[in-house]
Amino acid sequence: MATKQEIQHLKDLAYDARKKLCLLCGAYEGSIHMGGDMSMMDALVCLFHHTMHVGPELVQNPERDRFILSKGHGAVAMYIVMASKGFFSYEEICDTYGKLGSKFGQHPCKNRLPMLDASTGSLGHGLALSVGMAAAARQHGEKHRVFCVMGDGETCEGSVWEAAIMGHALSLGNLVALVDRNKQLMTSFSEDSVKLEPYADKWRAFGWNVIEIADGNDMEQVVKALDSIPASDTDKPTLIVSNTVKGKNISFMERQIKWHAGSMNESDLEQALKDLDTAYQEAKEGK
Ligand SMILES: Cc1ncc(C[n+]2csc(CCOP(=O)(O)OP(=O)(O)O)c2C)c(N)n1
Repeated sequence: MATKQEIQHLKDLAYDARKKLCLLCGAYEGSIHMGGDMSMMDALVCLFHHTMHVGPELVQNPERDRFILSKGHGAVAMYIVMASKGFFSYEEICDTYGKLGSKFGQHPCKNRLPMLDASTGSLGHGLALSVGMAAAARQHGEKHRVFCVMGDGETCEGSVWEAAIMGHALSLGNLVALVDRNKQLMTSFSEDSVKLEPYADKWRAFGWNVIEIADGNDMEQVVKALDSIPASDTDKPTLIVSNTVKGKNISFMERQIKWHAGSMNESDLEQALKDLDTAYQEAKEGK
């Protein structure tokens, strides 16, 4: 079980990662997928710094966990969290992000960053890749887990449900998928368009062990949920529904369709940094 200090440390890391994301967005000429980066940040921090057996020193170790960011448009959030884990430096990301030939593209590329487990960005493929990796691990008698993070909009893709069927059919208890359920797609709210509810029940019906996080932007809840994932040698894949807010912590981004992706001017950045400080203080004071 995580101690209070460990949870506070994860909160500090999430605050720092959000701040770095805003600074990068403020400096970058193009647009960044801020909404979905902000919503999944707490889960990413918990995965990389608490739950998964990963790290720069383990890249070549076959026993390390595998990670696939299936919602590849959230690459910057992942790069920043990986930098905080020591895979590379934040400055290195900022120097070249999104430029031609950069290791840090707008979507993750395994050819450029060999420590990644997959190149992603075309939505709907990460879970199938994860099923394959988890099945291979089972065949080789390996004990590591395979983690996959998807967007809720992404799960409108039929390929996700084909993979869900196979994850269950192959009894892949070593497979853990987390859906960033921010209830927004690219240009609409999910329940106004494709109606994903009853969301958790759909996964249960597909034979998955489902864990719901009421507030996926509350680190205590995230840690508790991820700590309750069954052992990897069990026989049901796990799906975590993390209910989050798109654009979390930034007043002018939260639940705003136009902030699926965007760029920030100087005054946006100033406001964003103020909002982050306020949210951090409030969380510390338990508000
Ligand atoms: C196959 C495919 N179709 C369309 C897109 C364009 N696209 C990028 S993000 C996005 C919306 C994804 O929504 P969701 O999965 O909920 O992500 P989030 O809201 O968390 O950013 C779309 C349609 C894509 N990347 N891949």
